[in-house]
Amino acid sequence: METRMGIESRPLSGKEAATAEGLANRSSCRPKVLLTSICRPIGPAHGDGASVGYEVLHGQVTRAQGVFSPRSVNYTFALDYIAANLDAPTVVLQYPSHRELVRELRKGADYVGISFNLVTFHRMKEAVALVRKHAPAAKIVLGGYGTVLDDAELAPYGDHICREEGVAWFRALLGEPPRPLPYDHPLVTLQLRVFSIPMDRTGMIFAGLGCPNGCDFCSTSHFFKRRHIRLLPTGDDIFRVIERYLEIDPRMSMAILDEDFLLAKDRAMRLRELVLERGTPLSIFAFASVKALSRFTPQELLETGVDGVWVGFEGKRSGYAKQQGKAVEELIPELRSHGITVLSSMILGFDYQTPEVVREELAEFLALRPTYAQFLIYGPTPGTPFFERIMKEQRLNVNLPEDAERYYRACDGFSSMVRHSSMTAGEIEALQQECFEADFRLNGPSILRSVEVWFEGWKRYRDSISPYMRAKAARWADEIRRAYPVFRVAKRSGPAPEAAARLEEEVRASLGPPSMGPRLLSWLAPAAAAWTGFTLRHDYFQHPKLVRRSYRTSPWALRSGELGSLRVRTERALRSTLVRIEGALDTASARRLAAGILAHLRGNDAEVKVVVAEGTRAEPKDVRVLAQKLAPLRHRISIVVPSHRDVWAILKSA
Ligand code: B12
Ligand code: SF4
Repeated sequence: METRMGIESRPLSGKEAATAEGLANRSSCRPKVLLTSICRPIGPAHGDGASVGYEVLHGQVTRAQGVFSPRSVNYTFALDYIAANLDAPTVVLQYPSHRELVRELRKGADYVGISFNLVTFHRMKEAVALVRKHAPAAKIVLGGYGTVLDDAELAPYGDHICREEGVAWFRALLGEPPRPLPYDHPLVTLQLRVFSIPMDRTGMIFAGLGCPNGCDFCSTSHFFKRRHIRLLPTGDDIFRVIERYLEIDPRMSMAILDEDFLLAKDRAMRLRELVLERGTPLSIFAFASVKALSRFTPQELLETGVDGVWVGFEGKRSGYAKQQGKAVEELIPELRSHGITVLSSMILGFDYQTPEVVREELAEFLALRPTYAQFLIYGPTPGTPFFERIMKEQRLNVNLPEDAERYYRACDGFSSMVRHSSMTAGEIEALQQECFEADFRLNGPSILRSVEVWFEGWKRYRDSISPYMRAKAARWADEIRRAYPVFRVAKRSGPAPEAAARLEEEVRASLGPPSMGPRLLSWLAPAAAAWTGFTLRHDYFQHPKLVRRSYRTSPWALRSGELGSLRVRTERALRSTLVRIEGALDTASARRLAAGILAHLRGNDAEVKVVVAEGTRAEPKDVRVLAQKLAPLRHRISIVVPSHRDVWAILKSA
């Protein structure tokens, strides 16, 4: 089979090929796979770096914003993504405790895959020790961006190391045939909380890996050798995933994981066509560079569904090619004035920077009022040109390899690891803290900055001639109204109460007073914020519970074989899974087949095509059973019946 993107599966090493062949031959017993993240608890209180945790905003962006920091646990998405695309029965554990991991290991697994980052190298080692002790026969597979380390460093911990796109790689390891792109897309939603109150859910869209821009510090770009892998090759593929999320919740927000999403302009423009055709106003957050953003008008972005972007400000003299296009000083305010929220990141520690230069750049950066601001220290990650340069110039603060583990723990963007000509490590780290604090003090809570930006969008587009933009304005109005409770807390305990009061007044004057729901929440909000502050101070409820998902582990899983006198052959096609049946259907096989198809479709965006071979026999009552069982997901199942439709017409017309 050929993939549309032409991702070839890597030729396996001799040892791996032998294992794969052995497993393929054991057709009756498929290998059991367990995929796990590192174990909880993690965080500074547990010996990790200061920013290390489960959340991108709270850990790395709104970290100085206290109770105003929006909260949302992020997972090791790669695990579910890979699990959804293997044939082998697979269990995924997200943030298990040691005990929970051991319990799962005792159930037996042939392969245990662990995903880790450099900064959680020591956590990977802990998990490996548990696997060796409690499932000694299991082969350990290491994956994730921690595998930028070389074999000499990683070989003691893993039997196999994946340093590429994981689905094709893992399938090859298990001896499973290659799968075409787009792969099945698992539906993964994240819950956002403000003052501990559940707000929107975000559906994650895995659209691509890697980035061709090749910034010298960027781990992902160099990990994939500056190639961009389109996991969702076309705008149509992305749109299909969006529709699946909208089926779950028509108001669902979405985030696209793809490093410079808008660089693939053909894909984005096709997505725009489809979004406009559908007419439902969307709210998508995406990563983008100045270069790519400069090729779209703000309205085009909104019409693609994108109303939030993460774009690098980096440094005034950083000189990265991705900064070509509109001046960032124009771009950020322009986006904001159209209702597009901007998360922007600034880097500290460039060679040209002194404390004065950093403070000047900070002042200019904050004047752009990014909705969210991130400040990271220029850090050399193995595998990047910046790392090579620092090693050549012998400017690393630590002694490799003696201090290797201390160094990995510090690869978090919050530790200064390079000798700088005019700033000490301590100075750079203190400046970083100063930046986060100044951002909050001067620009206020990010959640209110979002309201301010949505309000700009509403004002600009409420009377637009475009029906899509008018619908989008109505969505913004709705979101603004739901944010009324934030004003109350911001006026009481925010860093800029007058600005919060002014914004509330303007909003009320334009959109009217809050309705019953937000008014009630406004009364509760100060107590909810106080509770949030208490949990933060005392580290209560700061760790997620285990999320365990199993894929194809039930005996009902859809697979080729015989169900009584019915022969079933399943085969992955480009868009859907083909299920070909022949022989004779009876009540038992009808139930069993339906259960398999439904299990296959649950929790993802796959489709199934059932092809009933010529001459397949069945009683009307059994076809009816099959039709009834499939009814709930019938819109994702297409059916081809024999040319003499006879009894099978029941299934087709159901
Ligand atoms: C989501 C995310 C997070 C989440 C979840 C982290 C987690 N536990 O996995 C949160 C917000 C918690 C987070 C935190 C941090 N993160 Co982070 N994060 C990301 C991000 C944006 C997306 C990763 C993702 O899910 N992609 C979607 C999936 C489908 O793709 P993928 O992960 O690449 O997986 C594919 C392959 O890599 C491979 N694969 C991955 N894992 C495995 C495992 C196995 C067994 C196999 C076979 C294959 C395989 O197969 C997958 C399918 O092809 C990346 C940047 C990026 N765009 O990739 C940074 C990134 C992974 N994070 C990074 C960093 C530095 C951090 C922090 C240290 C930041 C900080 N200052 O605190 C912390 C560490 C805390 C932690 N818990 O790990 C770095 C890692 C650099 C490195 N070499 O180690 C990255 C690459 C960002 C960057 N450009 O520097 N992060
Ligand atoms: S544009 Fe972003 S993702 Fe791409 S190489 Fe630069 S930092 Fe990495």
